[in-house]
Amino acid sequence: MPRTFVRSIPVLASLLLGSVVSCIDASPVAAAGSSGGASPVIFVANDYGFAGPDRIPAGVTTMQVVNKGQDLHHIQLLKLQQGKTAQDFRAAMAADPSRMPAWVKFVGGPNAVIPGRESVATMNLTEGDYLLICLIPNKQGVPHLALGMHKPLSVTGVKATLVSEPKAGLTITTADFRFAQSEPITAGLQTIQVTNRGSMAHEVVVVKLNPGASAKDFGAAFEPGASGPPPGFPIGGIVGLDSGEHGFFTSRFEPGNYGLICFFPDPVTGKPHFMHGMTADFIVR
Ligand SMILES: [Cu+2]
Repeated sequence: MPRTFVRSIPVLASLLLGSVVSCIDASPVAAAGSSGGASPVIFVANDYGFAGPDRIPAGVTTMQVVNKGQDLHHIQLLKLQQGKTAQDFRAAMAADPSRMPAWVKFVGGPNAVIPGRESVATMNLTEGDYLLICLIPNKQGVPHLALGMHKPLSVTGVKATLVSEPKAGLTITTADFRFAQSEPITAGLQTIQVTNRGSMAHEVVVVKLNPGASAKDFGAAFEPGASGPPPGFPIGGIVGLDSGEHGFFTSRFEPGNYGLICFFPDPVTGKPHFMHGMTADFIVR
């Protein structure tokens, strides 16, 4: 069953940039590798492509995206099923760019960060063929994927040292269409498990909000006809996980107010999930 996938949100990036770059702390999550000492697999994102390894061993994998572009970027990791290849994926997207083929599985990946920053997520990857893609749209609303931002990744063999899943301090559960948090997020570097109990793919975008702003305000800045910059900026999270999947992300939290947002589109209405109420607010003390 093909899934509607129009991510028609007017331009996360162009609205955000400029207003926020100056107010960021300088505490990278970089080598924070969240999974018991294993060093992260690093991919560099630029406008518009990924650089990094073509092949990695299977198992629990911490993936880091370093944004060296001028735009926002993330890594949506897709597993290609039924023996399909990157070429099949390109052909399917050329035939219908608004639908993800039914044979791709959303298996997470580090979510959006502004230029100069990095974002970290940890997933248990089984052997197979994968694709890294960026679904964030440019100023014209074209997803970076369509601008060439896709890279095949082959997952084969096993790691020399077995790595176990990270011990997460807390869990965020996603559902249609809400977030539930097992306990409050405290200041510092945190590794958080995300489990999708919804019927469709969901993502977690973590947003550092301006004082007094809510996640809903942030989402409203991306609704059609909205004007003005959104009241905050993304600091990572995990990109789409299919129903029943789980993964982890690691972010550094300073005291302040934050939001969780899902920009994935509803298969029926095509509207992003935040327009169906998929936002949450929390305060880090
Ligand atoms: Cu969602």
